[in-house]
Amino acid sequence: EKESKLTYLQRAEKVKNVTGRRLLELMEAKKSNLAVAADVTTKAQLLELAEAVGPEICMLKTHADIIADWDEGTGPALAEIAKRHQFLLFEDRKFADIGSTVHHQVSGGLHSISKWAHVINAHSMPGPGIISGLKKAVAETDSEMAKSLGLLLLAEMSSEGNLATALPGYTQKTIEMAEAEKEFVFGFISTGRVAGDDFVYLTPGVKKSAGGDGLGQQYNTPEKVIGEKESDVIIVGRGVYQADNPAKEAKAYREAGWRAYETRVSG
Ligand code: BMP
Repeated sequence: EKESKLTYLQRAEKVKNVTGRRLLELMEAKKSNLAVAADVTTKAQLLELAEAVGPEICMLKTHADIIADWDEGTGPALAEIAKRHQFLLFEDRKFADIGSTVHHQVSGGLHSISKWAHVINAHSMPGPGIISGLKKAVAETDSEMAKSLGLLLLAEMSSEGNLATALPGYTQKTIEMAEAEKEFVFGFISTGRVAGDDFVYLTPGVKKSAGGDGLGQQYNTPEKVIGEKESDVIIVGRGVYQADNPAKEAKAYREAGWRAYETRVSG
């Protein structure tokens, strides 16, 4: 793929999934390509963080299953904050099972993900049936919100030794699965741009300075991820929520990410 000079708005026209288009449009409107990974462990911390970083982000990435006191009200409370500050909710559940099982996992259980999330993701490991299972859940819902759910596939991971990156053909096969389902799949979790301008690329493992966490995570800077690797969205967790002032730190990451994007599209 040749270097991408298209703006997020120009890219929005190419994306078939309505939530993918909305993401690119609100990124341009808020001048933010920052997603914060809200890996806190209580409902109160989660809502407080969402409120604090809300003005700076295009997306809040959640792990609902690490919230000790998650209850029926948590999803709707997050959705209210997301609507007010104009960002999307991405539940990073990483579905990885057969179609029939993920069909229940996305809509049922304690977390009822499809009732409040705008974006979900899945491993390509089980094959295309995983997309069919998630699509079936969306088709059966009577919630307007769930009908517009967007799916991301994990084309690569940030962690050292991950097999998506190590196995020849894994990323390419994942892209082929996405190409076949463009109404639903609008992008990838990847270390950078791995396919065309009609997908959105979101990259975790981002910090002010490169390095690791001692548990396999590998960090790159916003400049490298957006500028050199041509990803679209930086996902920052500990870099933001462990800071003394998460709101201020989110602003700094937003500005760094946006500068790297502007340099890329103008250069
Ligand atoms: P941190 O910035 O604190 O390292 O957090 C990274 C976040 O991104 C975590 O929520 C993790 O689950 C997620 N993530 C990742 O780090 N690498 C991947 O390849 C895929 C992920 O979803």
